[in-house]
Amino acid sequence: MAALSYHGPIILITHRLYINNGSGVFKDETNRLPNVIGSCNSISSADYDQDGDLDLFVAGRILPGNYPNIQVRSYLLKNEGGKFIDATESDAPALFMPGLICEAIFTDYNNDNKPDLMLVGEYTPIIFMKNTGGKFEFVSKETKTFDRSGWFNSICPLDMDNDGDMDYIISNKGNNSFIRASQNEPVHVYWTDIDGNGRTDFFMSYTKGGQRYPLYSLDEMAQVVPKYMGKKYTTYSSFMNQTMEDIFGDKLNDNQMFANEFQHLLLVNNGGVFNIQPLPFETQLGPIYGMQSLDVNHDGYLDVVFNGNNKYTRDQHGPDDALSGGVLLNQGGAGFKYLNGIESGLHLPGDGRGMIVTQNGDNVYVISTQNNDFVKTFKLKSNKSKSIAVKNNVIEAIATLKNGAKRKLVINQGSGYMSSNSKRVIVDDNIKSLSFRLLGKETWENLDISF
Ligand SMILES: [Ca+2]
Ligand SMILES: [Ca+2]
Ligand SMILES: [Ca+2]
Ligand SMILES: [Ca+2]
Repeated sequence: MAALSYHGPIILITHRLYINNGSGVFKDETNRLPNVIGSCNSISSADYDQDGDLDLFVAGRILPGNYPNIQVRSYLLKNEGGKFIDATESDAPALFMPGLICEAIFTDYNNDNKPDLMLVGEYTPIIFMKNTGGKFEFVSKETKTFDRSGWFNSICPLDMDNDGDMDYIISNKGNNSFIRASQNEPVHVYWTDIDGNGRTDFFMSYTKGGQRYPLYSLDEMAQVVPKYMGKKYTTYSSFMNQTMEDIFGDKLNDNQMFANEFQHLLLVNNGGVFNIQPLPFETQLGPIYGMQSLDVNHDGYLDVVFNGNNKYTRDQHGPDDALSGGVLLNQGGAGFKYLNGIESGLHLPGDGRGMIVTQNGDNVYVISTQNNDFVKTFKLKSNKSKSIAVKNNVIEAIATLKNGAKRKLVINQGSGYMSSNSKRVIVDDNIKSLSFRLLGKETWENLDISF
């Protein structure tokens, strides 16, 4: 799947499908897929056309060797009797090349029992695609999530206020680095072949006083396009205070994107329209990647465990490594309080990436991967939770709490930053019963929980 720095032959980034024969043996059945080519972070499944089988969405991340060119294919793959066909152009034309997507999930944000799609990425708004009965319609303006464009990494779906609709946390770059962005002073990225040598050149700018200035020094830019910059700027003082327009004229106008929001965000669902709030200030000290929901203190509200940091920034900009993982403690459905890695025990000072929550016997574990470092496993100190395996054909779940509130649950179908929980729900004694909806069925099945 992932091949972010890949420059080789296309056959090696062609997707494959392996079918499990039920005893843990896999068979290559790629012939069930159309030609799906690309470097991807995220694949998720749902029965979007409601014909009783699971379909797929494959989100395109980058065009290898051509960052940040957005000519990157994403694929909506419709299951037709066990064979997948490329239904992107017919059912979701807006998702043919939706941008540099870091995570995409199927999620029913408007509670009409039809799975919608939600996408986040680099220099993209928070994209909601409403399922209108087997077709997808771009509705980010209606959901009020269109005007924030970030370097978004991942989505954590959770019903944080126990009102039966899904809310979301979106992780981002954070607000503690050399590069800053806001609504008034966005960061831009550009790509074009300035010097006509057949290779994509890319540039970035920041905004100050309404003007765009290059983010990189003359030396750095002269390395990318030596002839162009060398002819135009023979001294450092001639480069001083030059705007992007001074340097490039209109050469970069066609291929550009912007980011105006680097904060991690909470999206509270109000009938399919979102109220957007930043996460607490301390969480904005670095980028966040892996996130999972779990009621760590058993107060009947879902909390969030997460990791983050990125040491692989440009030397001149310094590493983004001020976060040490931690917990977002739900304040009775009204927001979150940050417990850092030391306070919470979930201490992850490295470069956190994937994260899952799982269970073994009576214990709940959080497992975090780290870039170029060990996988870390943490045990939840209390053993008041138990996890319930759900059947493969369960597609939606609602928990009824002892106080009568109804919480919508995530039945995992590919959510998580480059990682995925197994198909289980973790419950504790705040929960009285669970209702499940099965693939191809309109009705719900109930399951009482006993402790
Ligand atoms: Ca289907
Ligand atoms: Ca829906
Ligand atoms: Ca909710
Ligand atoms: Ca809690």
